[in-house]
Amino acid sequence: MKKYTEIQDIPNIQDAIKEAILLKMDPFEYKELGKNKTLVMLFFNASLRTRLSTEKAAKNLGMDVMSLNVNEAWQLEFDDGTIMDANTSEHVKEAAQVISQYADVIAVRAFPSLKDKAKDQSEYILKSFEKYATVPIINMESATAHPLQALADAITITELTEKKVPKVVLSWAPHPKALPQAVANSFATMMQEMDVEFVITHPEGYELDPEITKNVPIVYDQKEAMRNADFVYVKNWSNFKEYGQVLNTNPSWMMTQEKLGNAKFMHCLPVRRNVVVEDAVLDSEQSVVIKQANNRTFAAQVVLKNILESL
Ligand code: SN0
Repeated sequence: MKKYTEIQDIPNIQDAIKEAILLKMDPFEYKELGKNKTLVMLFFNASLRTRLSTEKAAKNLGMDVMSLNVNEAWQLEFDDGTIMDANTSEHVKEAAQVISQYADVIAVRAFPSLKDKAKDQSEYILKSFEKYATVPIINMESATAHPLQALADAITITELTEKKVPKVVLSWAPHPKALPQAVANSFATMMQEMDVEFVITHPEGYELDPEITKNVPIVYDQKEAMRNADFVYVKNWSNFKEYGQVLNTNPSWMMTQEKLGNAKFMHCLPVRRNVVVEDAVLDSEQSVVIKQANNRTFAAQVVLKNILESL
């Protein structure tokens, strides 16, 4: 693999899932592979799981890791030909090339503004690093995608399913803040690559990008959508059409024990208790959120392993 900025970079998802499950059984098997190789992780936004699990994955492979909270560095310019006489001190052209002198792989987290749709959809931050860096790039959640999370979720479903073709539901939930569509986008993309029956439920008007959801059935009645579900992935996203707006905070969309039935509850975390999901669900055996978080390490590790093997 030459990069991992989108799910489509994985040549064979089933093979990647199998490989991740093997890595989980023997995490230090490839301890020599990353020797004298450095991962630089760049954070434009907050992180808990992504930062620690990606660092752990790199260290399991014997890599060195350096992290930079970019907001504590020079403010970067991304536009071409700008007269830089205002707030930006350094152009991404230099920054990405400079970081490439210290790194064998660069991982980037850059959330969307949720204000300028065209700019967010252009993925200009991630794409600038792809363009100007001279080493492979990993997406640690960009404006429109979170492919490491989706891979961890695919591993989790594969490990836990008791059926050959489980029913998986992506259910929107209310949230006080405007959140990105990234996690939902990547989960929806991944489920279309898996042998699952996949349904999306959300309030009318909360459609994700139709280029991502394609022919996935959208059922506006949450209860109806969740009938006989094996896995229910709950996630808020802000409105895609009325871009970045919070148009619905209806608490009836919160996931409850009663609605969940016998399904397993999934969420990428962090999660707002008793807004997105009630305590009873998160504290029950049906919640697999900690298993998902554990699988973040092996998702990152399989990606790093395949990138290291291509260097
Ligand atoms: C991010 C999101 O994309 O939804 C990261 C998820 C991995 N989530 C948040 O920003 C939650 C913030 C909050 O205050 O609840």
